[in-house]
Amino acid sequence: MGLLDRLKAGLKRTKDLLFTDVRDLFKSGEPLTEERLEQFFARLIATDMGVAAANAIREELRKEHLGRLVDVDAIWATVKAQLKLLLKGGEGTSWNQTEPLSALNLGESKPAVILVAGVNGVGKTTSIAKLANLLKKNGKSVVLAAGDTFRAAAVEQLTLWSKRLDCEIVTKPAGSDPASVAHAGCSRALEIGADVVIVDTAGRLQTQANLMKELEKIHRVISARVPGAPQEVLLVLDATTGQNGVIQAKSFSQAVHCTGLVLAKLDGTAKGGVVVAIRQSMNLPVKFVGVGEQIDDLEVFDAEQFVEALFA
Ligand SMILES: Nc1nc2c(ncn2[C@@H]2O[C@H](COP(=O)(O)OP(=O)(O)O)[C@@H](O)[C@H]2O)c(=O)[nH]1
Ligand SMILES: [Mg+2]
Repeated sequence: MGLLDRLKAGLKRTKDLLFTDVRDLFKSGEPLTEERLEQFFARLIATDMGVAAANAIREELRKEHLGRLVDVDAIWATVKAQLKLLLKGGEGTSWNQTEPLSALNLGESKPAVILVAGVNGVGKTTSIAKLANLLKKNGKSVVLAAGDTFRAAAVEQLTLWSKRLDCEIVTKPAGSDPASVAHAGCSRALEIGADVVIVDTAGRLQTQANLMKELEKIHRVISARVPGAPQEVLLVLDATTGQNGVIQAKSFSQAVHCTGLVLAKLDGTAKGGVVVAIRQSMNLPVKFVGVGEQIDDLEVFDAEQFVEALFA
């Protein structure tokens, strides 16, 4: 499957929500009524894009199409243009799709360190495996640091991925200080001249002050070991939680400086509009989206392509 096809497949549930019986909603040959606009607005809201964004789209539809005979293509053109507008703006929102690594800041000197954080179960470890795969495919050597020392199973999970990906992993027994694992991962990368270290962490709620402190400590230890690192602090959000992700993103950003988001499980939800909500409410770019459980199911996020896939 090509890039657009995978994204299209991943967005299936969001597409279903938006477009089911849409012919009945926007009947050609009839004038577009306020009632129909209201119904479409409700669908936009259901994708979790947020009231402000849904409002902006409805306003534009009102301005251009209300009372006129329905021209479905023209209506979609309006929605698409608005969505693209809503998704753009802010820095670093458009990457070169043919160079997926352009979405990552890998710094000037080796190794670059990517710290990955997020709530429990959102898809951190899986996203790390996908990222490592992407890096390897683009010629970068990777060391994984199994910083989720909270559960033995978490270390096993990452170890399994490291074997499949044939990349180095640094682990410590369950219960070890995650900062020391991050430290060891950086040391190993320096020793063997690896390009990138990806540090996994245990899940934590933004309300767990002690765990947020722990994350700060991991960050600090990495900086001390590798000057300028971590170059990326990626916060993983679970798209199925919709707007809740926005709250998580805001709280995490207060504890550690996040550089970007990975929105996992986009394939499992009709709440794909959350991408818009995130763009609207904070200046933190969505860098990657997860569209499945397999190693290749990670896409560099691109606003233009996202909207095209939604309507394709
Ligand atoms: N459908 C789907 N499932 C995903 C995706 N990313 C992760 N998962 C699944 O979500 C579950 C939790 O993932 P995991 O990486 O262990 O989460 P963590 O606790 O944050 O490390 C696993 O069953 C993954 O296979 C995705 O993009 N799509
Ligand atoms: Mg994990």
